[in-house]
Amino acid sequence: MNTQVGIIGGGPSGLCLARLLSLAGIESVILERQAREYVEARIRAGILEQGMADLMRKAGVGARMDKEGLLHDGIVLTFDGREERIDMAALTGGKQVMVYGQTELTKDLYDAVLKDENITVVFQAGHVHPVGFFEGEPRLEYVKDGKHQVVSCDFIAGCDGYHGASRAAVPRDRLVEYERIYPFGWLGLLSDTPPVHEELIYANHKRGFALCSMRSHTRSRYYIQVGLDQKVEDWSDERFWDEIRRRLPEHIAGKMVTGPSIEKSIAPLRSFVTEPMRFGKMFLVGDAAHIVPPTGAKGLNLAASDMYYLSTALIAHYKEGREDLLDRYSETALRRVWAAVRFSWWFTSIMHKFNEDPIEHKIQLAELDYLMSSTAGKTTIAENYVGLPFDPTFE
Ligand code: RFL
Ligand code: PHB
Repeated sequence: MNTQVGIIGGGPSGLCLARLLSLAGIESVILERQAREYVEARIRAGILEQGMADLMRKAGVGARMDKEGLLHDGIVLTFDGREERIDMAALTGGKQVMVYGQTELTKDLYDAVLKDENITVVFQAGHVHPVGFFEGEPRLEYVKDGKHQVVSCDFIAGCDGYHGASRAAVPRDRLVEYERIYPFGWLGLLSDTPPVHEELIYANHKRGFALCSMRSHTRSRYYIQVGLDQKVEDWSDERFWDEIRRRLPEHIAGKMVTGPSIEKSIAPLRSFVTEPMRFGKMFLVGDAAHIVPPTGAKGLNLAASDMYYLSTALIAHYKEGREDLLDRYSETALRRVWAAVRFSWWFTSIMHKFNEDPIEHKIQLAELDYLMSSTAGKTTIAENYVGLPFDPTFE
């Protein structure tokens, strides 16, 4: 098989990139390790910045998102028995975020991609291996139904997440990896119960962090910080509900509607960046190149700027014969990546319990008290939460 852009991974990054390219007449082949149903069922992101929502619209898949997504103007922080709202829209000149689950977004993307004549998707592609990208002859080797296959292409986009094959195929001496693993994880629970509040609540508590999020007016997503030794089986629904209520101010906990879980899982927290994000004719996009702890809701939103920059650069290459944007991809993408890595790390560090030392909690409370007393303090949270802009010179 021959194509213009060979894409490894049919998650949100690979699918949205393929659509953006297709609308400019560029063909691609997506190799996805799993079946469609598996990819669509993964419960992950819930919050889209305006940049990601705009990209979905640009990719021609924004209609259901605009109909069913919930626009939020603010978030609530609770700490020390206090409840403080950050009016993000007022502090950022009207910017909002959209509540729309990654499961729904992925369904919308697959509906469009599978009808798109410029895009071929191979599901259950095994042993995917990118080769020849440093030598100017990029190819994707893989196994399908027991048969060895090859896709020859002009470029490879590695959109295959943290555990993917693209980054793994780069010799260790050609990249640098920066990593921090946090000493806790998030236990998440999804339930068909109305959210406890109309906006998200991020709670700092001496028992540990908690987050009240949602997918719709009737479906809630809650998280609590748990130790790395914890197992999902140790957490009955009842134990989860008891624990999250203890971490919230009483008047909020008292309103919480509980019910059976639809899904429960534990995610570890990690900050991770690969430099560079280009290796000859192969480009890394999204989680394949970087991971942030979910506290700032930034993971998918960072993939969005990568997709935007890479699609813009590839379109300039095919339409105008330009190489300059491809040459600037890695540096430009990484600048926004590091900004989000910094915010996610910082927001994680002021909201979570890191150890039993009481001075740590007191210092967090002093920092939160200061931030809430200062317009500059609230604005720094608001600006980062709604998302830093894409580089306007990248065109
Ligand atoms: P994905 O979603 O991991 O997709 C990669 C795809 O590649 C496939 N694949 C392979 N295919 C072929 N060959 C191989 N060798 C392959 N290896 C892997 C996989 O099957 C998969 O289909 O990466 P992508 O597309 O870059 O998307 C990134 C996002 O999924 C991720 O950043 C977000 O989910 C992170 N995230 C959040 N991001 C936000 O912007 N806002 C949020 O509110 C938010 N909340 C979250 C999150 C992530 C979480 N977890 C579980 C990590 C909440 C949680 C709990
Ligand atoms: C979610 O709804 O899954 C979610 C929301 C906000 C975050 C992380 C996850 O910061």
